[in-house]
Amino acid sequence: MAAPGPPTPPDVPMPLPEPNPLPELIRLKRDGGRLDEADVRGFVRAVVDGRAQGAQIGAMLMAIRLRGMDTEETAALTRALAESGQQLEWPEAWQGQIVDKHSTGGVGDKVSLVLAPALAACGCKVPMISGRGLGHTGGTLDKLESIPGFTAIQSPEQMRRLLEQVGCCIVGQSKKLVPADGILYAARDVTATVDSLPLITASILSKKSVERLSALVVDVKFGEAAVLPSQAQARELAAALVGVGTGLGLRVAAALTAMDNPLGRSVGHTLEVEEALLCLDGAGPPDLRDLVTRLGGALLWLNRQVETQAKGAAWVAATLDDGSARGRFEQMLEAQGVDPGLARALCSGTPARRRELLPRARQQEELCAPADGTVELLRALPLAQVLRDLGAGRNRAGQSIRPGVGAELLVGVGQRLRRGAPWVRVHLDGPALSIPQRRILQGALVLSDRAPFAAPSPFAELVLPPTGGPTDTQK
Ligand code: IUR
Repeated sequence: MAAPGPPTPPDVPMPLPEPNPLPELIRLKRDGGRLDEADVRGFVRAVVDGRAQGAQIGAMLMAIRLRGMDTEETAALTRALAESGQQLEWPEAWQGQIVDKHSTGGVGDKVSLVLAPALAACGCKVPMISGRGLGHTGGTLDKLESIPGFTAIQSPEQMRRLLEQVGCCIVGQSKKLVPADGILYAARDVTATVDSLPLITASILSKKSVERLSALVVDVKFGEAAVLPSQAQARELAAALVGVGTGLGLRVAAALTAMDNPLGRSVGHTLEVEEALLCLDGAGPPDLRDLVTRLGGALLWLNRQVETQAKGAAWVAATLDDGSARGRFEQMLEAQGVDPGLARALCSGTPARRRELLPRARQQEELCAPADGTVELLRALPLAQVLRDLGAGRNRAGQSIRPGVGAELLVGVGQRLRRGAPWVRVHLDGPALSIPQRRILQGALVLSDRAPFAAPSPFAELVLPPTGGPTDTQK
């Protein structure tokens, strides 16, 4: 006789599939309504578990871009993104040491490559979750991945080991780490919704809240080549980052920095790695060193490790000059998959040797000044747009990039230039520059009759939490 089966349930109707709440939620935001915590969580859950179609994600992003979000909605979105993956856990003993900086993205911005190891050399732990290129700006991870062997995807356990051994790591978001941000970040890039203050705020702060930091500085860029061109908009974003971040229990400040000219003299992945190494040698372009030391100084001060920002900046500068930051960078490369011999050769080699070790573009072309003049501006935006089309950036998500493609600026802002003198060297893989590309590039060089001048620092102002930071008077 067959064994008796489970008792037959009384006549209970089959549970209905969970209704898709997305059209309702999209309509609510489209019409200017507020999403509550449950709405936001419902949206993010649908994004992560695949129930949300691409069109729905795009529609919600556009509704948020057009209607905005208040502080509470932005905080709810930040929490929901952060909780879409694993939280990082650190030993008790590290309390007060875990810091990070993040940037909204700029042309030639290689600050993270230098600052993460410099902060590690100052005794901090830096679990940096960074991004890939968005729009025309290059991503920190893409730059590091131009070094053969470098592995950006690291599990939370591997990150902990990296912090124990080296003091810093630079990793990407992944299926385990803030997966929802990864999906939304890629969707924003192709739906013209990158420049939304609540979406930027939640994207950045979600990654940083997972890191369980004791202090964070966000570099908010403004200018022609920044996600937000006007300083007023950048200030609004800075206020949102500081306000929402403080509400979530993060000690966060935002630096407003100019992004009209590229940062440093090199744009493009391997060229930027080479320039970061120069900065780690204690040399390199002054604007890059200035920004690295000032952001680092602000962070060490915010984290109460020094009494003033100037002392913090001097400490960071000392780690560049004594080679200790470069030593940490070498250790980080090795611990993240780069062959130890290559990591050593890159960090101790001459600039010429470094160039031999990294992927290079096939040819170089120089452009010359069309007239005598003083360099007023080297416009980062047209330069980055041409380089992206030459393969140094992406026109769509997931596209591969050519690491050696880029440009070296042969002059600096404020310098005098003679007609016919070369001002930029373009590194390219494909055919020679076309006439339109040459015309666009020549439009990046803005000359005047002014006397030569010292280039101003890109660092404009620091937006602090409402309580003002460690001590209001000692900035
Ligand atoms: N960096 C991020 O992590 N998210 C963003 O939205 C931007 C920069 I813009």
